[in-house]
Amino acid sequence: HHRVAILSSHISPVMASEKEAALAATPFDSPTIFDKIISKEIPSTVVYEDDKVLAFRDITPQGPIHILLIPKVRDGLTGLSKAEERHIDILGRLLYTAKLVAKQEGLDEGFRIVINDGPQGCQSVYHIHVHLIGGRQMNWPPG
Ligand code: TR5
Repeated sequence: HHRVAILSSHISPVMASEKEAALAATPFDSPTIFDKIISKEIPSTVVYEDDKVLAFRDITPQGPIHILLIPKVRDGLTGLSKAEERHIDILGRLLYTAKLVAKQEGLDEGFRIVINDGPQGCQSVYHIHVHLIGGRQMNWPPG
């Protein structure tokens, strides 16, 4: 924000808001590793796929079962905090698919769904993803 304030003093209000938008969009609305997983450029263990959603095993599993569910098209949805009304369908689809995959993985005793958001939420990949974790007893509160 500090940089924006300095730049704003040298450019028109219209340019200032464009600059703010550009700064706000970087680096978090840039391609991520998940784009290469979607394109199959980088291999992953896919457990479910349709035209909108891809689900694959997390490379650093936090339980016997740890699957990530992502939208194939990010459409600005870098994280849940960036959700707009146009994302309601895909958000519902991600959760519903998580339920289908939980069933497919035999998680009949329960499971944990997590969406990390932002620095305090420990988000590391800025392409929204639902964690499906199971196969062991979960604890509460989470770390
Ligand atoms: O920390 P957040 O919530 O953003 O979750 C990102 C998740 O992506 C972590 O659980 C990572 O272990 C997972 N991850 C990161 C990479 C990766 C992956 N899962 C599968 N395959 C992956 N590849 C090939 N590369 C990664 N950098």
